[in-house]
Amino acid sequence: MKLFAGPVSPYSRKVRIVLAEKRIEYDLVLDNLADPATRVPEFNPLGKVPVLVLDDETSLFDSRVIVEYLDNASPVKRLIPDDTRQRIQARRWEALADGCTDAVMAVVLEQRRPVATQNAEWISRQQAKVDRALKAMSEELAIRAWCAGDSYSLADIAVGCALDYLELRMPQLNWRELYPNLANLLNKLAKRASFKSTIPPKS
Ligand code: GSF
Repeated sequence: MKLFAGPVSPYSRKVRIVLAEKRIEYDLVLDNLADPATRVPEFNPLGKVPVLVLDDETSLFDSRVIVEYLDNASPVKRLIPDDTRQRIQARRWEALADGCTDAVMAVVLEQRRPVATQNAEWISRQQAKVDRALKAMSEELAIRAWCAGDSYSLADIAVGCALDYLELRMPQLNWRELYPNLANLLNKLAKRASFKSTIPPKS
């Protein structure tokens, strides 16, 4: 199978970490969506990465669908709990983390427009989502070791990808001081081979 991914894409990284944790072999295609030669729209009509293309050419998107497919594809290291209640809890964490990333991305894209055309109200609405998401993640993690239940799961992977992306794009935010429990979690995650092998290039 082939994974079309973006080098800095946090959603692609989430999928790559799941692939690494589950020791699933795949071909990585780092795609530049701005290049007219991109093949992504052939496999995802939305023209977004990540896209997983299976050996029979079936394509799967978005990242949440892909991680569910992968977790079921191999019994090695289950990352999404079987129990419905725990599964919903883990997926809620994922939605919160991905949603935080969506808002960071919206701010960054808006700030790349010429200053005169930027919408300050839109930026502050998106920034408020980021701030609230961080607060919620910190409160819900509290003093526990892992986000969902008492073991490492997709919830931690999603939160780790969101925090690393936040650090890359909003280095001015002092979230580590405000939320030391999230900082401890990220420090712990950063030691895992799956996180180390997928560190985004600084760009
Ligand atoms: C988000 C994918 C996405 O926005 C998911 O897979 O979880 N909810 C989706 N991908 C971005 C790349 S990124 O991670 O920065 C993307 O492909 N953007 C191109 C576009 O045209 O929106």
